[in-house]
Amino acid sequence: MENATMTGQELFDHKIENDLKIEPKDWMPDDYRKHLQRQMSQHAHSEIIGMQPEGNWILRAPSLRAKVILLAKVQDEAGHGQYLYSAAETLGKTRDEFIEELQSGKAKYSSIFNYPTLSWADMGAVGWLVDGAAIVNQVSLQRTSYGPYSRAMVKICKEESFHQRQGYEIMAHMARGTEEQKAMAQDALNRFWWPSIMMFGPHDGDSPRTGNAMMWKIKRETNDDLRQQFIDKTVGQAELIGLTIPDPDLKWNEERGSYDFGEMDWDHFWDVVKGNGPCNKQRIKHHIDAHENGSWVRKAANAYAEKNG
Ligand code: BYC
Repeated sequence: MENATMTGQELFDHKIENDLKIEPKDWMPDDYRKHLQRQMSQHAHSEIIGMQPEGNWILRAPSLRAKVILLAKVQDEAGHGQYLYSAAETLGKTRDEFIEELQSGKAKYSSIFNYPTLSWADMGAVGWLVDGAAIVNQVSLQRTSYGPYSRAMVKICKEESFHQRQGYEIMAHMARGTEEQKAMAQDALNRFWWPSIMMFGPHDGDSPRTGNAMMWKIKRETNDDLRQQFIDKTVGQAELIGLTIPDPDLKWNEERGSYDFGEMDWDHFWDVVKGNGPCNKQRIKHHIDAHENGSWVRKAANAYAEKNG
């Protein structure tokens, strides 16, 4: 039971233990605040940088219908970035500080957005696999202990399920098209499969942040548990449209009631996370250029706000 004599730490512990949300004005340990500032801002950066590989195909979408849907999806990602930056700002750091950390390379963003999108089928693979992986992670984060983060996740998940279906529809369509179209869909799956399952982060034993994140109920499930859920969900979807997941070790394990799967290339993963993936430099340069080109908009908006209170 909460009572007026509790210290900030006691009240915080009580809330965590009883699955009550921590809100911006509540006392919280410094490390909890810093952990959330890092994770939430990196999550926001991922949404914004994630617009680039898909934005690359808006002008080349194969039909008006496909274009309108892709445009709406990319706009949604911008909205997700906005909710997440706003939610992260409630922890006492400004959006300008977060952006500076992204552009200077101090803050990370999801490894998955450092791969090029080479064909229209990649729009299918990104929606199906990348948004599919993001949903598994974000459904779990709906129960995170920080109120503004949890509420942002509820809204984001609603839109994310449309994104996943948009991607799967493209893949299904291409997989039942000509031989050449089916080969493009398979090629996109081959290139995006391993990076998608690495989105969940390192194995639990190699994940330095998981201990505190689970203790504070920031994360509700571990990297490996979420990765397994995603794989179990996705294998049947690939089979249904006649595509093959590029993992010779993928096999149903009756005893575990889950799929066994092959090992990921962690040296490659860390190389990408450290900034040496195929598109890291291009992604950050594009962000800096767009930010600079938009500076007049921010100036005008600030001047307007100052003048009109
Ligand atoms: N990429 O101890 P760990 C989307 C870093 S976008 C890069 O496991 P943690 C979408 C990690 O940050 C959705 N870095 O850390 C948008 C840490 O380094 P720092 C993106 C990674 O935080 C457009 C270090 O490795 N979703 O939906 O417990 C189009 C050790 O890792 C990655 C989120 O951001 C990675 N994959 O777990 C389509 C979800 N993995 O920070 C779709 C929110 C690990 O100590 N974030 N690292 O320097 C999370 O759930 C967690 O932060 C992670 C990592 C699972 C990503």
